Amino acid sequence: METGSIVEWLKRPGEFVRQGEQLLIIQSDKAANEIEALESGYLDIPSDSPALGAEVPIGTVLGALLTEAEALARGLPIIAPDVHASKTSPRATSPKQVPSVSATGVTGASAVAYTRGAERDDVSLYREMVRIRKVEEALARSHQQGLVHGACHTYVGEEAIATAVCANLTIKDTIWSTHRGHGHALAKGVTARELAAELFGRETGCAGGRGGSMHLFKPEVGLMGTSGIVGPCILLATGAGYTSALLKDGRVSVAFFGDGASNNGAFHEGLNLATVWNLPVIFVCENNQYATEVPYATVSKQPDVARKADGYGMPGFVVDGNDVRAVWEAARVAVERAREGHGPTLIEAKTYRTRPHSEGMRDVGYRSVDEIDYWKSRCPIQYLRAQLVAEGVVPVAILDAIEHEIEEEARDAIAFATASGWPDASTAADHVVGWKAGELVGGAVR
Ligand SMILES: Cc1ncc(C[n+]2csc(CCOP(=O)(O)OP(=O)(O)O)c2C)c(N)n1
Ligand SMILES: [Mg+2]
Repeated sequence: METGSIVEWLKRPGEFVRQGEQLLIIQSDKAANEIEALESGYLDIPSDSPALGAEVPIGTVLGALLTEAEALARGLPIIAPDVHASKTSPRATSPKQVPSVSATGVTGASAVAYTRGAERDDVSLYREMVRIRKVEEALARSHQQGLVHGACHTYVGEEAIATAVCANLTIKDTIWSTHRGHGHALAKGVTARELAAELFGRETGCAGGRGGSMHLFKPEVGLMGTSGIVGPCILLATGAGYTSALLKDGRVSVAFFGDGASNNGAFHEGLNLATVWNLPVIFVCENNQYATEVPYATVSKQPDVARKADGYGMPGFVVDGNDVRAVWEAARVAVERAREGHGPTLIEAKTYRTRPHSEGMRDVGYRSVDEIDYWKSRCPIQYLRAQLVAEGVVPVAILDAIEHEIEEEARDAIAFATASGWPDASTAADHVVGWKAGELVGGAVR
């Protein structure tokens, strides 16, 4: 019987292998043969597979190529396919090839020339956008059932922005957000369970059930707070940038805010101070074209918020907020500028919310069904999916597996929130002024 010995595995367990790629080298008595993968999948080399150098009969099964779900089930350390694709993909290598990022003003143009630092991971971006979408859709259903208390502003349609910006941040970087903050929280590291429980008012929520949809906090992962007051997050992020400048701790802070906030005084104060003091802050304006029911076009003669950056002497980028790759590239440049001490950047991501301003609110009279349908057709998730499939980078089966996995995560989050307890009434005053009420003056206060 013909045999061969295993010289070397060319891929690691858990690594995604494309059909036709070289998998391993087998030495037979005639030659060293490179063995190709017959199909795509994540490599599994079972522990009882023959060791390197072992002589095995031709036809022996040495490993398997699994779907992502199977690989996860086997506990493999998954190495996403686009980690490799990005080395060869023309889209991922040069800022010049990202035309949907445009810079305004002289300073912005020079910022685009910065060299690439981080690698973009498209599968992770896809997964995170799907996560935000499916968790929020589950929360919207829960709101209809009366399980979510208070307002619930969803981020449906805008997922690419939080996803792409947060993908460029570390856990130590901080973000500050708005009434529409579920997506920012999830993208920065709040779990679906913690988010759902918070909206349900349960003690297991990220703010102990006290904040609800609009007051999400988890400083451990850099989510410094979402707030229903339009504008101040710009100043809070600027303050965090000042702290970092004083401490020289290398952190970057990000303010996410809507087009409505760009006409609030906080916008002028924050941007002016940040640029005068050269602070490591990124201002991300999510221009979804309406502030509640007020079209941006009716409250600003300047259609591009980003162009206002020029007035403060900082770079301003207009990006397609429904193109996660374009937002990622702009964020990469902005983070790099901030980390290297070049100061703040304003990114305006043009986007659209495809659900009502807040769940249960009327959604007629100020925008047309045709307009909503147009923007639904520009869904950021479907857009990236189509790109990945067309480029042949990721098999459809992997993208489907991600969707199923996330659907399960969303279901689990709602079940967790439903089963969680309410905060104990005796804790109502805890954390109100930063420490437990009973500890104010040796316990004399209560
Ligand atoms: C200081 C302040 N003014 C007014 C409001 C009422 N309000 C709540 S949401 C909203 C619209 C905000 O629009 P935008 O900043 O574009 O964010 P979007 O809802 O579009 O994401 C307004 C005016 C508020 N919460 N705070
Ligand atoms: Mg808006």
